[in-house]
Amino acid sequence: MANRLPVRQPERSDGGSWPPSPGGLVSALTPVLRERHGIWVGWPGGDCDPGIIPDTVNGIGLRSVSLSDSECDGFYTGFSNGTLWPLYHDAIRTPTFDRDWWHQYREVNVRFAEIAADVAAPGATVWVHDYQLQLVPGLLRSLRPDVRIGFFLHIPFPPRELFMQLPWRREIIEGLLGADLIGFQVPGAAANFARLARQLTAATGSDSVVEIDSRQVAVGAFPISVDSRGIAAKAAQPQIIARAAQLRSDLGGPDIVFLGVDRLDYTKGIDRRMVAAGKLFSEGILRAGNHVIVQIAVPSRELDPLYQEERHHLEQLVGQVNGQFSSVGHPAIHYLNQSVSNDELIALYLAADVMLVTPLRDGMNLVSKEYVAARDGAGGQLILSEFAGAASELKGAVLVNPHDIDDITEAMRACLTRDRAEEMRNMRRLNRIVRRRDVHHWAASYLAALQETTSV
Ligand code: ADQ
Repeated sequence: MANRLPVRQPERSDGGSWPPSPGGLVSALTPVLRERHGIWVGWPGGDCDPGIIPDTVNGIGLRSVSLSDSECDGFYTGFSNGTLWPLYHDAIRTPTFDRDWWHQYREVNVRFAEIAADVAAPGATVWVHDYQLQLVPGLLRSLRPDVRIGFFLHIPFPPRELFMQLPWRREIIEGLLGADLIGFQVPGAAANFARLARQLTAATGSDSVVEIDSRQVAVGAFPISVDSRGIAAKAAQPQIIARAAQLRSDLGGPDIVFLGVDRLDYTKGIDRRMVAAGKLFSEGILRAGNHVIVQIAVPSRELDPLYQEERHHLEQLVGQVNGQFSSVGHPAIHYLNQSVSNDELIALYLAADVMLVTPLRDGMNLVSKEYVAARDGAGGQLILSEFAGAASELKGAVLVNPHDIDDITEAMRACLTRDRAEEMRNMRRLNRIVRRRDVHHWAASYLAALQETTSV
């Protein structure tokens, strides 16, 4: 169960096939679900007619959950993205607490739980994903005590000091405690949760097994990853290699290409990167023509005023840097506010000498792992925020504090003179990490741990 179904509406609704949504989660879970005759429960998205969704796609069952316009506002745009998202990301923006949004969040979670109770076979395993559905484990357990319930949170889980702001803090913890296994991206998030559970409810136990109502709830870290082999295979295709070379030549054949790829979100720290780049251009350390910044910012949550504000802020920053430091035919920053295809994304990773990943807070950050997976034997440098979950695994990345612009500029400057042999060694080491722990390993290890839980 996830907020969204794993398919996109086809271009033509008159019988065209339904393509899978891009991304590692869908490619990791599709084979698992197919093998187990599983069903994916989710919302098809605002502009999709739920009446035309097929029962099965790629061998997995689909069950869609409809949301009215008002539920979409209250549950999705409101409570999920206006309350939980900022609160769970260090309150980088002030979360809004609105009782009507909360009621709609609860109602939609009830609907998801009822549908799961309806479709799950006796003794089935139900895996619930992410912050939009935190009440589902508790609701489902009361409807179907026979099923095994797993929950995985893709975003950070905040420390007590922040979580306690939430007026419905106890209800959220109780909802999660309905699961047999609660998975987080990093151990710190798991520990935050276990402590809050002991504080806000009658739960006892340790940071890895919480006991409540004579049940045991396992809690742990399961860092998500990418389809490393699939990405490496694509990056080795001649047409992708040719496209990467073409991209470098279209950029004017610079010495160094810096790349950023993110959803346009205020948590991703894109603005810090632009400010850092501006500083280096102004000091003459970077020069348009020799050095290029490429920033892809995929449009996201576009109706939300905070996201509109962030977009304007970025456009202004990029305009300022380009206005001052570009020369004719050689912009300092190439900024694309658009989604790019998977092939183009991998070609961009191949074309980039330095990847800039500077979120202010991120559950994991798959872009950093995708870059590493695409650079099999190709060298390259990864500048990574210490506040991304990926930082604890990717030993060999250049870690920066994204709140400290000088730290980012220092890391970028160091990339200009790094020893090539050391860079190759380093990237090989990173590549091994991402290959060993790919998204298939993630799904298999989570499901194995869920199978070992004892409460069913
Ligand atoms: P996101 O916040 O969306 O995910 P991330 O992990 O980086 O962040 O995943 C983004 C995905 O979108 C990547 O697979 C990337 O390739 C793709 N993407 C980004 N920009 C794109 C563009 N311009 N065009 C096409 N594709 C683009 C949430 C959490 C993360 C966590 C993931 C998975 O916020 O912390 O890592 O879930 O659990």
